[in-house]
Amino acid sequence: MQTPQELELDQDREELQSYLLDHPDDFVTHILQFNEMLARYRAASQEITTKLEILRNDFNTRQYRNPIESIQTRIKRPASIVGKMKARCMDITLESIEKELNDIAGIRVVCSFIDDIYMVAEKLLAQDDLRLIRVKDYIKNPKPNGYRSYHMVVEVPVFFLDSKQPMRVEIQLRTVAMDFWASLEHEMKYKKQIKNSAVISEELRRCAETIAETDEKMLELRRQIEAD
Ligand code: 0O2
Repeated sequence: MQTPQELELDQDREELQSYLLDHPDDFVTHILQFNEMLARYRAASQEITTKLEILRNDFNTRQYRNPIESIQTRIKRPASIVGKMKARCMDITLESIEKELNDIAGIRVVCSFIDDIYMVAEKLLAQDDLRLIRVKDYIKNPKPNGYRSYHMVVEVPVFFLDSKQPMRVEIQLRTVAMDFWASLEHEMKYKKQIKNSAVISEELRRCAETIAETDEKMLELRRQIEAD
């Protein structure tokens, strides 16, 4: 039986093979520019990660508590970029990819408590070189499947050799428990045939409720401990 990672790689391969068959010259001609584009998003991701690390260290030094458990970055896989553009019936050109996709650079910030998520988001947005493009609050408005996270798309200026460019980065903030849930749910999406998928989805939805109650309770307990 294939692992979820192997299934994901198979899907990538199929996606790229079908694209290459349709656009052989196009892809080869643009591969260098495509790599340059990904390198620019990697730089943008570094800028935001540095800001988050500085906030984490400052908070840790002054409050003796760590609001950020982990920071992970990822650059969207080429096959995933192509897949998303195709799903939206968009032309696959560098211009349209950059215009259409907000999540070529993605940062996931895993926080200890729910209020840490809002605090980190607020402190980041208070920095005057960042521009907020969009917020999706799936904590206050969870998705029907139970998914919870706070998503922001921000624009950060990045200084390259001969230009300064505003680059968009998607930041997902969630608690440890929300992250645990989302990882398992994401794994299910990549499996094509799952027995009892409706039952599992319903169980996952219920787990998401339990996790949300636990996150709330943990925050309440921390506040009681801090008040004493
Ligand atoms: P991957 O593999 O994580 O890159 P947008 O293009 O931003 O306007 P989109 O992509 O629908 O529209 O934005 P949204 O709702 O902010 O979701 C973006 C990302 O959030 C997804 O990326 C997932 O990482 C995560 N996400 C959203 N909904 C769910 C969900 O129901 N379950 C899980 N596990 N993750 C979710 P991608 O592009 O889907 O994939």
